[in-house]
Amino acid sequence: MLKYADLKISDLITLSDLPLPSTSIFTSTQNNTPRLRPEKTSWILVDHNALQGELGKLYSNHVRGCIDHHEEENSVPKETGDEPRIVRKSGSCASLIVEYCKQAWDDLAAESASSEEVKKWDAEIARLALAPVLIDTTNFTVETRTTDSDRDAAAYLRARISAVEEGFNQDGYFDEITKAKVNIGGLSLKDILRKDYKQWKDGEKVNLGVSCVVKDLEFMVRIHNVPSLQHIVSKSPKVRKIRSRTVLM
Ligand SMILES: [Mn+2]
Repeated sequence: MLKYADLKISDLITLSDLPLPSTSIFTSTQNNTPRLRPEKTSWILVDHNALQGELGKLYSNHVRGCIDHHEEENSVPKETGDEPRIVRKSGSCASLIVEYCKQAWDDLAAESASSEEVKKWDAEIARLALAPVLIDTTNFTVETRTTDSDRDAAAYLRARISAVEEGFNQDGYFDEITKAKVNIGGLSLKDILRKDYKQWKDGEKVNLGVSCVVKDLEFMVRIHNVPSLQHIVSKSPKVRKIRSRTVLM
């Protein structure tokens, strides 16, 4: 997917790039405070609406807005001023982002309507944004998961893609990204478990963790040549402190 927008994996910022106290090389040795000082940050949550875990402890008072399609957790302040505060059901969170950005995007595009190069960039971003909409709605085949926001967003994005690419084939694109999604052979087992991992607190003490994996247990054990999945899960540092863990396949 990234290749369509001329992006590399290294262009992405992930949690492991953030200077948190637990990653000791980033911690100031004097007082164990995070180098990324909370008061210097402001956060817009996307695809979740409560900052969890270590990030939550440090930065939840600095959340300034959110765009999300999960249940409302009443964690983001109700008043967010100029920042978005959108929590609404939709198949894909990306659809809500497209909806929110549409006007600004149209205005920007109008300013450079004659530039072929800008049209090409717009189409690249549209392709990138369309991928999660297709994945989350299984290419619009799962009715119960699809809303008007998803259909509208996809139509809008398709128009941007078609502006430079005649005969854009959505089904073909869906097949391609689905293949990429299940192609996890090159990842270590630890990364597979981290890839779609969510952890949260139930009450004060109980930490729950869920890894979602796109392959079955047999694949995981065979490819990675380990005695059992249990063996690896218990060693994975990220999930060590949890009371209950689940792996969905
Ligand atoms: Mn989501």
